[in-house]
Amino acid sequence: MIEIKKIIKNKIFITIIGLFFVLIFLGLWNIVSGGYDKQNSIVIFLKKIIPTSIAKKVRDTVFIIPDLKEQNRILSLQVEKFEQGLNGNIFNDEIILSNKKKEFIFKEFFLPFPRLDLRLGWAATENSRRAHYLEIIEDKIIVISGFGQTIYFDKKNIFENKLKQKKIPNNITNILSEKNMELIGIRDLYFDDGNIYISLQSKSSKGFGIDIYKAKFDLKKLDFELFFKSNEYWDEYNVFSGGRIENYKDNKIIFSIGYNNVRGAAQSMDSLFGKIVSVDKTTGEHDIISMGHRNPQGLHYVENLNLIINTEHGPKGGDEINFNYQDNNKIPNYGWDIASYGVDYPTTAEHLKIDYKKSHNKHGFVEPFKYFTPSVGISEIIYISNEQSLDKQNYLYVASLRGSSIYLLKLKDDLSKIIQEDRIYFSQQRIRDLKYDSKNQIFFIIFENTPSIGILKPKT
Ligand SMILES: [Ca+2]
Repeated sequence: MIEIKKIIKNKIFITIIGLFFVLIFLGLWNIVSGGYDKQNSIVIFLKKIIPTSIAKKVRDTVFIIPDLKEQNRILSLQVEKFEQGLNGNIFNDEIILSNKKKEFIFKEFFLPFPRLDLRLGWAATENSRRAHYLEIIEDKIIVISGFGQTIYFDKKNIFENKLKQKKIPNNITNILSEKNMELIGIRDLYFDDGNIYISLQSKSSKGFGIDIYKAKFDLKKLDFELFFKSNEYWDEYNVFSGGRIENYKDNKIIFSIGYNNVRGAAQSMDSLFGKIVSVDKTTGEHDIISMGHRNPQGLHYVENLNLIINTEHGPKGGDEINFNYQDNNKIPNYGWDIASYGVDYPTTAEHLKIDYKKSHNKHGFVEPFKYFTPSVGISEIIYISNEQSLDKQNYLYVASLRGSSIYLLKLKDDLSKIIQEDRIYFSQQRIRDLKYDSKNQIFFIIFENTPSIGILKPKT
């Protein structure tokens, strides 16, 4: 009897150990392949205890077959994308559910641009030209690649199986060579009053800079010329440039500029770094609207409320959504680089760790409306009022890179707080850009891993 009990006990023990290993193994594959949900707390825990070098080694040995299959899947998709040229073929068509079981029609079409490759690492300047942006202009959609190529298609083609993209020639390469500048990347595309605006990050003998160029909207050719020069430079490539352009009141647009890794700049009124500025569309003159921003890559203006909403990437944690009601003439300060709900992570050996103040209020800064820890890699944001939404509620749609998701934040009627948080998760995707076509109640999305154009339509 004792013997049998012992055997059973052993069997249970072995099964538990076995299960444990399978779990670790599966978790490990998800981690080493990079295909894990970066917001999942178990995965985050496993990732913390497994060093990156070991994860890579395991990927290249134990998981060589699954890894080759994954690489193969990515390559096949790249070949398919390449062969279809400018067709903009559909390759995904399904109904997807949010975490709260809200239904969405979802389609994905090829975008004929290079994919962002995370395996190149964050310091890779190649990836800086792989962020692409789109804009809705009446019955057309226009897209600009990180290299500055421009294409368009008819909006109605999203109901077909191909977008039929067409090239629009432009003079971006000429401008750069004339001015002896190297293109680092495009940071936004915006249409207003017959004109196309782009924010362009470049490198010249003075260093790295970001400026706005403007062209008369013409499908035959876009002739860009310098519209707004920030006239400030930084020494080394980094990913903190900001660069969003949005509509504003009084014949002006607004433009977000990142702190560009220049310590103290966001808190100085002598610098445009870490600011949101307004720029007059006729004169090009600018005013600082708000300060203390880190890397604002999402910007939205709600006209009837005179409200500017911006998102910004935090350090490690502390991605923010900020509200600016502009009810007085003060320049609100959002706290960077003094206050943040994220923590500093040293980027170089000489980098001394900074302790950020958590509370914004206590130090005279505006608290974020909402912050995300761990970071979701927050990108574009869109406010949908109760007059526009199907269920007559107010929403913020928030796109994310790292989080592979669009977050749906349902707001109280007076927008004072979030009453429900929901999430649409797109596995293995990074969302760079998001636009809303209020006429058709459709979101246009730029995913950067293929890359592709996504169409998302709420069903209820
Ligand atoms: Ca802040």
